[in-house]
Amino acid sequence: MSVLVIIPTYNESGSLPGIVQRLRSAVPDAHVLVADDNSPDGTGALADEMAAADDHIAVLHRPGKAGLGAAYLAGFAWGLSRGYDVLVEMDADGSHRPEDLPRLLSALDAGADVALGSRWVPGGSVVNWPTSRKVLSRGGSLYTRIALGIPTRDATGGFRAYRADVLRALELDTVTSNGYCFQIDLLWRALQRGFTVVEVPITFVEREIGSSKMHRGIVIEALTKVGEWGAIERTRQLRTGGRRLRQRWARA
Ligand SMILES: Nc1nc2c(ncn2[C@@H]2O[C@H](COP(=O)(O)OP(=O)(O)O)[C@@H](O)[C@H]2O)c(=O)[nH]1
Ligand SMILES: [Mg+2]
Repeated sequence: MSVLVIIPTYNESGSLPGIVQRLRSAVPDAHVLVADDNSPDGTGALADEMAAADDHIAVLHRPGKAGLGAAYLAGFAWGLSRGYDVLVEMDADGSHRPEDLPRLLSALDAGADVALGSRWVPGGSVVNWPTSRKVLSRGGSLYTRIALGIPTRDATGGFRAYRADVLRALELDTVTSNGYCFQIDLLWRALQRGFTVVEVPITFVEREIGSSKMHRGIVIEALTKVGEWGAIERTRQLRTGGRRLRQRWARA
């Protein structure tokens, strides 16, 4: 199983070297792609230095800050065109522990199509988050579960492993969501297509270096789009339910 770990970066020069080093020792066979949006702090040049010293590391330079989703889509295209079997999403800021990655990969080995690092299943946890962020994350996942009618506890988590075939089936060229919504979007697409999504407990550690790129627009994007997808899904269910009822009446 060839594995590519995609790490999107925007101003992560303080965190990137350490996290990549940990990743390289936790899963030595995995290849790493840093997808940098021309970070003003020089993360891209730093990643180039790391790539020059290690043939398992590559860098995708993008022209400017275009959001997490866009960086992942470019990273997926890069990895799929090179034939990797598994593509992994992982943050650069240390929140996702590389030491948890072997358990995500084991879940794929055991038959999952998507392994979701989950903070909100038994065994999962968050370290150093204020109550406000915990409430936002849990609330966002609860809202998503109810709106879409899905069982997933952590719909917005960004530490994930996808089988390449799954990504090929998700019609990624039609994905426009960008922040947390990007994570929900891919999960929802995978579930709708009948793929097996397994939640693997992880410990999420809030960053100690650099700053979060989360902002209110990201939350609003997620609330709006998930609400729309939920409405479409309910309408579809009502339509097929109605059709079934009519068929039953016609037979009776
Ligand atoms: N390439 C790229 N990476 C981004 C962008 N926004 C966030 N990231 C990266 O995505 C990861 C998660 O972002 P972060 O700000 O830590 O979000 P938080 O954990 O929700 O607070 C980090 O590795 C960021 O550097 C972006 O616009 N472009
Ligand atoms: Mg973070």
